[in-house]
Amino acid sequence: MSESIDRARTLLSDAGAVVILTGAGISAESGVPTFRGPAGLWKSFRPEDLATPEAFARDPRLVWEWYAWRRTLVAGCVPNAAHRALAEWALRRDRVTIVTQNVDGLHARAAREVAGGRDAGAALPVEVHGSLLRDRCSGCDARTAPVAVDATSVATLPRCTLCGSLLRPDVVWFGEMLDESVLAAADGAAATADVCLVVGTSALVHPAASLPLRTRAHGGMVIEVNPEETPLSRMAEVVIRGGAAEMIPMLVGRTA
Ligand code: BJW
Ligand code: ZN
Repeated sequence: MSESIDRARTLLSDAGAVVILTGAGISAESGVPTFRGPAGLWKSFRPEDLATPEAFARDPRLVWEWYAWRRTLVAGCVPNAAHRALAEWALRRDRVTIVTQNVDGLHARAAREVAGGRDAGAALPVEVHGSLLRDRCSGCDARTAPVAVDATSVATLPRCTLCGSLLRPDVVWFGEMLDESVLAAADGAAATADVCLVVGTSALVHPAASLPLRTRAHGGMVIEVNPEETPLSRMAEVVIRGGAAEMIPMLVGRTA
């Protein structure tokens, strides 16, 4: 293990540009449930009932009830050592882009906490699947700060003040296109990175899971941090089997 960590540290410190792709596993030790695996959300809930535009059209009350529960859950969580170490690293080193599939806002919280009064910009993530902490109008697409949700009935669900349509969480559901400019930012960073550090994703959901392949295609290298094997493991130069909160500070921390 320590050989892999040494090798990964060397690759990361020698790299010009680095892209970091994170998934639900990086927030697991903050108490945010992952999607897949024995304790994942998809063990108790079916994605087609809750995370598709068809599900929202069929039963917006049920979908909002689930997202309101997740907002409350995430509000009670705090960034862990992995979020903080990545934020510190991105702030002290040039050319690091954090791309996250997570909608929990923990990377951004870590960035602001670590930056203190400084500009947190370099550590703010590209959120390819949107954010739980924002609403979007299902009619006119206007984005707004999240409002309190009363999911007792369809009549009590939040509505757009501009056009009256139902608001929805500003996340990307299955079958929906990712925001074009957000995807372009993630793809540009992956295509020009010398190293792609992949943390806590099952690498099953595309196009996010293809980003490390973009780095590889341009001659860059992949480092994976995940306790379990994924489809990326075979193509990674270095695989570190362990939890993010322990491993990430060892890779990018000052004192590792
Ligand atoms: C730890 C740990 C610890 C545990 N430390 N690690 C190409 C091929 C096949 C299909 C497609 C394709 N291109 C597009 C598709 C269709 C689809 C797709 O990918 N389907 C596959 C599942 C088959 N993709 C889409 O629909 C996307 N849209 C799109 O492509 O539009 C164009 C298009 C439309 C129609 C047809 C074709 C093209 C949109 C995808 C949106 C995904 N949305 C969700 C929900 C977001 C909102 C919400 O949160 O509610 O995003 S689904 C869910 O999965 C969420 C996640 O961001 C995403 C990825 O999950 P993630 O982060 O990897 O989590 P897990 O749980 O899977 O894994 C956790 C990992 O952590 C595990 O590996 C653990 O081992 C590890 N771990 N503890 C480190 N302590
Ligand atoms: Zn509207």
